Amino acid sequence: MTGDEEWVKVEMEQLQREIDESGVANIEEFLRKRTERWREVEVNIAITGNSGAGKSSFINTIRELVEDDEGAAPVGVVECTKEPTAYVHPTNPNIKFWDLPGIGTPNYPDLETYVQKVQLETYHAFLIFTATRFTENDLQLALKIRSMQKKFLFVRAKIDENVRAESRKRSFDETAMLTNIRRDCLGNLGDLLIDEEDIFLICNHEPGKWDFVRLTQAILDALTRYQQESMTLSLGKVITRSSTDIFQRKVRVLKGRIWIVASASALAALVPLPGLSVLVDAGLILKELSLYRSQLGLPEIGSAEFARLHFATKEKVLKVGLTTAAQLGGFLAPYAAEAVLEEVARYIPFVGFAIASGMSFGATYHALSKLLGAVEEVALLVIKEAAEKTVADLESQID
Ligand SMILES: Nc1nc2c(ncn2[C@@H]2O[C@H](COP(=O)(O)OP(=O)(O)O)[C@@H](O)[C@H]2O)c(=O)[nH]1
Ligand SMILES: [Mg+2]
Repeated sequence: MTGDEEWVKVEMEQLQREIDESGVANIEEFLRKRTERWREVEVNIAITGNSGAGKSSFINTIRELVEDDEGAAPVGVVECTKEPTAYVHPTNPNIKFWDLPGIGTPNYPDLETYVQKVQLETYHAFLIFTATRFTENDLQLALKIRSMQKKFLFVRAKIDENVRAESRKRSFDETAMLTNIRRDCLGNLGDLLIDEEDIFLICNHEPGKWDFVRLTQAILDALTRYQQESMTLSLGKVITRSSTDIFQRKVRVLKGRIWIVASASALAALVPLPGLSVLVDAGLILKELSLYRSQLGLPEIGSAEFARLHFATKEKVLKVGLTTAAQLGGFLAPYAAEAVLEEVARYIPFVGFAIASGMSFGATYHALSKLLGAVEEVALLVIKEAAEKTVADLESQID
């Protein structure tokens, strides 16, 4: 079994318990809640380190906010006395990035005071920032965090400045330079036995370059399954487009929801789709489809970005832009119940025979799988086009 399949099993067992305990009447409510759970789980990421290291900038970039957006962290501000400050995610208030004071600042002179005042157990992952080398304080903090079985990540921002400065040299070798900086950063961390891989060299202004994506992945991997789901779906367009891995993580999370939405649809008050004999909850499917489009970064129909797409891509975006039950009926028209029976059979033991073998479970399952596949394909095309356009723009600037 793959990790994803195992997870479906865990979730289905949960569902089964729910069915046993509260009867079928409450299942629909349970499933609907489950599809919204990613918005409800709490994620607290701690960001600590000295003033000027790039913490506030990171907190903005990961949330895809720029400095003058509402809710952005003030950048370039030296705070002498400060308390932990939460910056909430613009699309999910339960995801919080905490700007923590650095150890060695007046209110937090040493680790002991720090641990007393900052409730370390509140946080799910720790990012320790430095502008130069990591210090003895950073090491002590990391050891403390490790003893709590939590994940810490060392981050060195402003790597673009080093690259720019060094690239003037005739002997410039970026890989060698990055390796040197990694080693140099390790400075006092010798006792910690950490890998060079645990140090992330980033530029807050270019999330597509250096270790920014790898850092995002490491943060996701430090979280629990539900938190990962939540955080993955909260990542914005820029970060999603800069990494096929992040894109695929989104697809995986969306795929993992299909059986839940299909079960909810099968239990809902059903109306036949125009021109079809299957009963599905069209509203629920269309809502999920809209989530696919926004998550995978399809431009809104009619937006400036949409207008710039190639004609053929536009057509494809329009094709997955269904908004009415009638359009959904058209999309599902070739649906053959027998064809998906085998695919949905594995859900029968958990969801129950009546639900999973019903036409609406199969039809919804089929519709969502098809729609997600179609949106994924178009989204990749849109990303490719955007990348080509950037290259073309750069070339025309050089000419
Ligand atoms: N070139 C470059 N400048 C950065 C980067 N990160 C932050 N800065 C700049 O460094 C200064 C301090 O950044 P800030 O985010 O306020 O650091 P903080 O004090 O740790 O919150 C600001 O002028 C930022 O614009 C980066 O990755 N590259
Ligand atoms: Mg700051």
